[in-house]
Amino acid sequence: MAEEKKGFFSRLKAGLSKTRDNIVAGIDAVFYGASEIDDDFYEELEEILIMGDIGVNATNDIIERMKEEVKKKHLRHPSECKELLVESIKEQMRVGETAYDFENEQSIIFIIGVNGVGKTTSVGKLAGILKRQGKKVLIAAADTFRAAAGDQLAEWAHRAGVDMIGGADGADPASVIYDAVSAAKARKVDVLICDTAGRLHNKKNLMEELKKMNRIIDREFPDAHRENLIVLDGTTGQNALAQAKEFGEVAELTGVILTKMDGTAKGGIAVAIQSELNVPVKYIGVGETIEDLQKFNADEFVNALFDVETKEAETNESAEDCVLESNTSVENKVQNDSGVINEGSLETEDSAEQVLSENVVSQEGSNTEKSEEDNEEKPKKKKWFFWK
Ligand SMILES: Nc1nc2c(ncn2[C@@H]2O[C@H](COP(=O)(O)OP(=O)(O)O)[C@@H](O)[C@H]2O)c(=O)[nH]1
Ligand SMILES: [Mg+2]
Repeated sequence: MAEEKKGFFSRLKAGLSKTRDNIVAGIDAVFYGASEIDDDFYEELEEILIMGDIGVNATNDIIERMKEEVKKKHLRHPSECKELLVESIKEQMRVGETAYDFENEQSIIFIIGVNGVGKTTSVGKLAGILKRQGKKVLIAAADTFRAAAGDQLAEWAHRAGVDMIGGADGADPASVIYDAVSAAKARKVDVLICDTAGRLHNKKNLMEELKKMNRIIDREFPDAHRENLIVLDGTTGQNALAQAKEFGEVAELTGVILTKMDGTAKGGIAVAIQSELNVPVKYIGVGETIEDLQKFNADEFVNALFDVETKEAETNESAEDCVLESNTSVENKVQNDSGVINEGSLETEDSAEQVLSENVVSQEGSNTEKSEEDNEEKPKKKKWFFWK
């Protein structure tokens, strides 16, 4: 167990190493280089945070809070402020208790965002995570706009060992959603994840398309728990924030998947998003393979970002969810589970149905292994969903 946790934490650190260097190198110089807590100190700190993509507004908030705390606690030396900073960012970034409720309800997850940010990849990774939890997962290829988008998703369906409903290139995405929702209901699927097109250059169309899909779900499956996760590429900095704002005008965002955090992303963007939009970062992508999606853990993320040592014992339990036993076990799963690719037509659904019922045995098997936490009676919270 300790090994697994250690593995997870080192992975996160390794994934964030480039990111971390972008903030931490400069910030330690401010905390340990300055001799007094004065205007110069605050100015340097401000500059570093803004350069680290935390953004002007979030940085101002952070500095204001820090000034108050410094006064209250009568701090004298800049080095004493690092812990203040780390703690205040952690507090701000903590994901609410209900953030992952969709895992325990019948849910429909929309994955939205502009082209190239990692939507399709994230659908595949998320399907993999949920499948490994023993859930019955279906994915919908509602990006019919980009040629071969369906093939790309089909490949992910195969890797994750889940079924997919798709449509021909150029088909009406709403019809794919209709087919997918009907199949999800008929097959008692736990989670339906919908990949969508990322055309932001035609905002009106995109808005209409998303609204239409929403109407279909409202009509066909009103009881489903709804999630709208926006995928943002962490390496695009403040652009990511602008995209989230734009999509936020179209849809009620319930969370962020921040991708490419293994690259040159400045992790501060996660702080900026949370602070400015009040939308929690729920997952981070740290690579291109199926295991490279992790639940966002504020404490670990901020520790990794500022290179704060974490005692292994303190690592959050939720982190375990995302740790694979080993790479081999995933490969085995992929080989054993035949991900049947459906073209959205009724004839092919039957064969998928068969494969699904064959899968039931193994899925029930893994259900019994669910943690005690899952068995605990949790008050069900209905998340009301509004599409603007
Ligand atoms: N390094 C890295 N690459 C990623 C990550 N997520 C996605 N990608 C890559 O980003 C590219 C675009 O991803 P895709 O899922 O097709 O984006 P979409 O257009 O939004 O569906 C692909 O080459 C992915 O492999 C990540 O977390 N880290
Ligand atoms: Mg895509």
